Amino acid sequence: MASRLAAPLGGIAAGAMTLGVAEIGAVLLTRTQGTAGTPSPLLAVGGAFVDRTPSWLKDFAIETFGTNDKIALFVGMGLTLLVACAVLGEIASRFRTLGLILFAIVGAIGSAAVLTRPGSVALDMVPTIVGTLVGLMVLAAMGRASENARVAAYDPQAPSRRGVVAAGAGLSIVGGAALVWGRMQDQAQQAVRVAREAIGGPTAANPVTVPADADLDIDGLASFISPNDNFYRIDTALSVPQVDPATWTLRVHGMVENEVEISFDELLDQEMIQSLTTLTCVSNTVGGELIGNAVFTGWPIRELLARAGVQDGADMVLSTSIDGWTAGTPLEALTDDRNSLLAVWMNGEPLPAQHGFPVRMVVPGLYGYVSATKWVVDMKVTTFADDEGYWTPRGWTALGPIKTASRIDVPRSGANVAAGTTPIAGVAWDQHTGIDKVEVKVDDGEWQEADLASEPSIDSWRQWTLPWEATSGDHTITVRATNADGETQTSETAPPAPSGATGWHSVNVSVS
Ligand SMILES: Nc1nc2c(c(=O)[nH]1)N[C@H]1C(S)=C(S)[C@@H](COP(=O)(O)O)O[C@H]1N2
Ligand SMILES: [Mo]
Repeated sequence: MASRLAAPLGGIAAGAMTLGVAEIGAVLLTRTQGTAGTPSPLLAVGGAFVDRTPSWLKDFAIETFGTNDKIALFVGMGLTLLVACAVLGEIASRFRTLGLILFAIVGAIGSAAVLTRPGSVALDMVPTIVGTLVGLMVLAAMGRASENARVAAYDPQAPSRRGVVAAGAGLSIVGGAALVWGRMQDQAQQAVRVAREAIGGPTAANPVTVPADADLDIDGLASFISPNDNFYRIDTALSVPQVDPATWTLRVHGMVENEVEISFDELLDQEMIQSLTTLTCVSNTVGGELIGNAVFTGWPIRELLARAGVQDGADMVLSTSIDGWTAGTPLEALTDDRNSLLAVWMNGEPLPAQHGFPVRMVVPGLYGYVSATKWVVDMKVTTFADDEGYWTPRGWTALGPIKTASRIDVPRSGANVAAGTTPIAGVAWDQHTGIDKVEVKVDDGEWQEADLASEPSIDSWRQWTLPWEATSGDHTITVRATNADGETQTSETAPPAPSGATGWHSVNVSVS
């Protein structure tokens, strides 16, 4: 009995491991890359099949299974796969190479199906390819083991038949469990996708419109508004939390008169406002790109805190995200007149999952690590003496005001520039203070004042440009900004840790 089971079970184990590995890979890929494609081979083959179903079969399926037609499809696919894998296992036990080749072909068909799905790119095939390689290894190993088991009667070192069957069953179960886990994760992603679409666009009491003259529209210069899909992303989450707004709540407790807990629907019932805010990461190096500008829409945090009633003596709010990450924000920044938000929308659409859907904090003027909690679910009103945020015991300062900074985007460092008039351009920022002056120096020349684009909000960065008469040779261009308080950014260089990098950004270019 065991000997007859071993071969088909080897094929089933190989198939289960292939799909299990592929589904886990697909979840990781979707969460880290946010791809639009369908990296799951099961979904891709199912989708490709549905797209090619002749109408008579479609009609038959709907007549017979009604709204369960999708379940019927997956059950049908499951049974087909089970039989196909068992047959491949049988073939592999007799003709090893042929079995492996056929298995690889099935894997290749799965990969091809992935590639043909809408929005898919080559990278989406990786989980299926890796899964197929794992499956081939399992198939080969199971084949070898059952072959060895045949001589077990004469060789005490060889595995027993029962052992081989147990290994096959074990691998099938592990692969199957991984497959189910992956599908469940995908359901969570799907729920978030549907919920995001249902929310629709924002309405705000003070709609922010970005004036055209805020964006100089120079080739190579960062656009004034950073599009959501290439907005920098920094967090400690290995996989992006998928938070269903239907179950989301935010609790305010600690040094408050009355604890408050609000649901997502209650949050949406509040009067929303908009803020044009540039988020910056403390880890941004001089000239770096861990910075992005967006119009956020949400409810002012000061109103939520007023509802709870903050007790005397509190000076910090410790916010916690659904995955346990924390930020310690000075109470002042959340209660003064700046627009610190519980943001729901980013650039007119619900927050992307990786930027904190359904709700995140956005606080103008502070680095993200002390303020910009994504997937926020809890706020504890407390003191800096009693509590600390995630990064503070890890060597970063408890307070994280953003430092005045400026960056040259055009020309790029190392660029070859044609001699003649050419723009130097970039961005400068000092959130919640504003930028009043940007100066540029070529080599050891005089500081020249750049032209500033308009500044629709002191909470956002500001673009600048300077026409340059480029002469042939190698040149170094340096920039420095002065904020609205008249303070010029320091030339002293400091690394990001513990409180943010300083120093003037310069680029080297050659002109010919
Ligand atoms: N839940 C959670 N929120 C977080 C973080 C995190 O690790 N986890 N990182 C913070 C840091 S360090 C920064 S710079 C900003 C970045 O926000 P973004 O990824 O939307 O650009 O998010 C902040 N919010
Ligand atoms: Mo950050």
